[in-house]
Amino acid sequence: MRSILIRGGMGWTSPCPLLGKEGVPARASQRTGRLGGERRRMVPLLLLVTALGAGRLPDGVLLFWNADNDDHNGWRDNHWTTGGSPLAVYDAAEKREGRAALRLTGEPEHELWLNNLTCPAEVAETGSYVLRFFARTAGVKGTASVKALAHHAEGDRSQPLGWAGLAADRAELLLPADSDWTRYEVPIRRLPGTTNRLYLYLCILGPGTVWYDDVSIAAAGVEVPVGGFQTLRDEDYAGIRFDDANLPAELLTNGGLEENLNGWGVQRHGADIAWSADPTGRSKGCAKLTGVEFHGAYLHQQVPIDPRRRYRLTARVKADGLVGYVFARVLRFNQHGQPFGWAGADHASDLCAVSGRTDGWVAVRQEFEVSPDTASVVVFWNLQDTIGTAWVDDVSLAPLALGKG
Ligand SMILES: [Ca+2]
Ligand SMILES: [Ca+2]
Repeated sequence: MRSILIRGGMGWTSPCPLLGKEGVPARASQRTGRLGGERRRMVPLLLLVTALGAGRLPDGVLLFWNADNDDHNGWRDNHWTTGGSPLAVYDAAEKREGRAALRLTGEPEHELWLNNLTCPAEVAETGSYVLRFFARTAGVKGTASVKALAHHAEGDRSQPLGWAGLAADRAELLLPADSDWTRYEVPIRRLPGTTNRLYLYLCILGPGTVWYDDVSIAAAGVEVPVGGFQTLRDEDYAGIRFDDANLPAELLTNGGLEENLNGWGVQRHGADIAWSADPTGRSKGCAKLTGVEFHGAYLHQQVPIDPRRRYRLTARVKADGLVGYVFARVLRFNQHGQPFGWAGADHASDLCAVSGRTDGWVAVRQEFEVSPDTASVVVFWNLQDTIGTAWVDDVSLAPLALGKG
């Protein structure tokens, strides 16, 4: 189990050269650490992140959180600015649906809550909405409750207006002290005037334990399937389509780096990337990345993809005593050309990483998948806050047959 904070929707915990000056390289040793300091400057970018999993939310669902242990959820606990509370965790053993539930463990005279800080429900003042969630409680001596804070947002500003009226027009929906998993379906009866945003608070005050799962806000009359998602149709996917019978073996241009850096973009932020003759004579050329502390260099190429498939990224890498490591990342872009998060297994998603010194070229390989709304990806080779020299060659991005992997 991990702290919510680490997994708390931070799709952007690393510098992205396409996103401008936010990209202060994080030290390699910090990459898996808690969030803090300069990383918090990434937070506005999180507003771009949407929680599309392997499915499609029904129209009219304004907020859905499966409380599974994945990225891009946008929720924070009330200690997030100082690293997150260890008492707010994903619990894979006790859950109502999916991979996990949120577990909050209360302490005497302390309030612990989670809210959807970077994924508010965008509502209309005159609309009718229903709050749904599953909850289980055990030994609650104080108060386990759910509240919804109304905001008026305009431009960059968001002003709290007060608590929305939930069932029986109360500001707070109280949960029993001990209960098995229960589905709550609560009309949001009253929104303060000019409300256009709702933030939910999943709370515990005092000793006890509460689990939450499958939390949603939807327009009245819209059913939310358990697990949140409907089966995807082909038209729900962005991007292009490949035919299994005629799959391209390679999506990248000049992945072998035989023709200088043609086809590749280069960004040098204090570190260096240049085309180089292959130091082993195995092929004609490759990319040479020379890193220094606190700086980065990025070799990148963007390609349209078919998001229904898995992809295999491969390369050859040679490293000359790297302090830190060279690795690839895959940044997803939507159909509007906006970046919205890294592809991969976790929030950092360093692919094909190589550290230290290699004995000549080593082959690296990793598979990944993307969300359905991904129209294109940028493959980055990164050397950031790393000292030493790395060579990269034979970079390949190949789509896999549907259903493979
Ligand atoms: Ca769940
Ligand atoms: Ca080559």
